[in-house]
Amino acid sequence: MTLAVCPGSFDPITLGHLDVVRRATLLFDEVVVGVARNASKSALLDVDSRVALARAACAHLPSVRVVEVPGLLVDLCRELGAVAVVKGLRGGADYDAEQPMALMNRHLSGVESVFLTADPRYAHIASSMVKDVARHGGQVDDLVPPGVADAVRRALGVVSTGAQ
Ligand code: COD
Repeated sequence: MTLAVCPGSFDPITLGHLDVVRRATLLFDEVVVGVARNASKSALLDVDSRVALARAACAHLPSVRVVEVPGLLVDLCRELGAVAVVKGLRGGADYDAEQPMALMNRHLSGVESVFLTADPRYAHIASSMVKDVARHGGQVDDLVPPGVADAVRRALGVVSTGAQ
């Protein structure tokens, strides 16, 4: 049995994240989506909401479960016996952000990171942009799994304008 962890802030989970998780299920027997805190970002949604939205989004993927990452990612990987961390790369900026994390995680625990190139259909989607577009009344429903856009709007205190 091979198990991989797909970690992220998932604030909120997007169709881009979900595509990476789905593709990870084709490579590993079990995939654990780890909802973590990124110390350099302040989250809109609390961790319980992020976990709940990720669970609902992944409900159709039987080999996937969603957990909170309470501390270091490598500690969760050790506890679960993960053989890899799986992440998505939209471009060079993602690589620049991910490479030091991959090196640190391997330094700390030996765990390898596997990078999946973002699908071009989703490579323009970022959680930060989803929040920014929603904050200004733009339509984000087709960028995120069902239910997520409403949760984001509720957290932002905005109402949907139906604008495209
Ligand atoms: N298509 C494909 N991939 C995407 C897309 C998209 N549209 N959008 C995002 N991704 C990828 C990102 O590149 C990233 O690989 C992953 O999805 C998650 O993205 P985010 O933005 O939700 O999450 P991040 O980058 O904030 O996650 C950082 C972590 C929370 C994983 C990191 O801070 C962490 O591991 N924290 C736990 C504490 C820890 O161990 N710290 C030490 C780290 S060395």
